[in-house]
Amino acid sequence: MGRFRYPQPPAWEITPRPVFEGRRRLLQVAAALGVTLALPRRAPAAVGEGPLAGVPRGPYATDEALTARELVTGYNNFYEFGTGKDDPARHAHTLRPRPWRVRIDGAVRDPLEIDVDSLLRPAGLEERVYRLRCVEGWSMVVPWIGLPLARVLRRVEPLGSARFVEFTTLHDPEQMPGQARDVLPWPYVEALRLDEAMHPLTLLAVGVYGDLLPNQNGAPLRLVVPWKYGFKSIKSIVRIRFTETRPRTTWNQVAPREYGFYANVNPHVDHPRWSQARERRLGEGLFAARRPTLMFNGYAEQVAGLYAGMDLRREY
Ligand SMILES: Nc1nc2c(c(=O)[nH]1)N[C@H]1C(S)=C(S)[C@@H](COP(=O)(O)O)O[C@H]1N2
Ligand SMILES: [Mo]
Repeated sequence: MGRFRYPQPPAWEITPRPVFEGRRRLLQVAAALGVTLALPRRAPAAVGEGPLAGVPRGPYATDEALTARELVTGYNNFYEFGTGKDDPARHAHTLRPRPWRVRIDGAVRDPLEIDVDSLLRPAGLEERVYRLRCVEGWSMVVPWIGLPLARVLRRVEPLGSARFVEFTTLHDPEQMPGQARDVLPWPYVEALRLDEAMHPLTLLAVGVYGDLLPNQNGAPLRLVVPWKYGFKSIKSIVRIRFTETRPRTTWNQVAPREYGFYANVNPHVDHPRWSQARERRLGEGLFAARRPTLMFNGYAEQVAGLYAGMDLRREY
């Protein structure tokens, strides 16, 4: 695991960013999470100047240059706020990410309904710098902040019969105006096999670039599964449910030939309408050479074993 090469700090990282309305709220939430701003910074620590900037850096970080914050928070897929890449940043202010309750239930001994900040407080947040590869053929490098999903899942004591974990986004057309249009069946649902959900790479993210997640990135709580296409990384989660049978998932249900349940990043299995062999790294310019896409998005060493014996051309 190499050291980071951070890109040249942009101007807004050096001069304090404009104080915005939610700033005080951010600090309150950071306090609720037990993040102390005065903490002596353990190096290396999360990038940025926000309330989560001091959290320690976790494992599995790529040493590729980070994608600029303005792209990570300004070029998004979040159909609950529209289908354009700039729609989420322009429209997601109607989402109210706190207070926010999350239900964790299904095939578990000890179901839980809990406030998002209480869920996170005892956990110990860390920064994870991961590649994110969208099925559409673009990618980013993102400094997420969160905790391994496994730590939360173990709290509810899954039953031996549990084989999958399903995640559901908030369904509230008032807060998410895109849900008034039937571009997708709402609410957005995703799922993982239990071993994928428990894998140490799988992250429940609450922040990015040293700040709490902006609404457009899936505040207050979203999944990050870095070896799978981005659509598996579901945003603004209100429910986590253990199941014995494979749940229906949104994109798989809409177009099963195009979006498999597994959705593992795989340069050898093309989307029916385009090649997946290469990708455009956002920020490198429209005319930069497209990068070769890596098997499991570069995380094969960690996750290939989960799929031993499977025909990845059939189970895509
Ligand atoms: N609820 C919900 N989650 C979602 C989406 C969405 O439309 N709705 N889009 C997905 C897709 S296609 C991608 S590529 C990632 C994008 O995450 P980002 O905008 O934080 O980069 O979110 C995923 N999670
Ligand atoms: Mo995506």
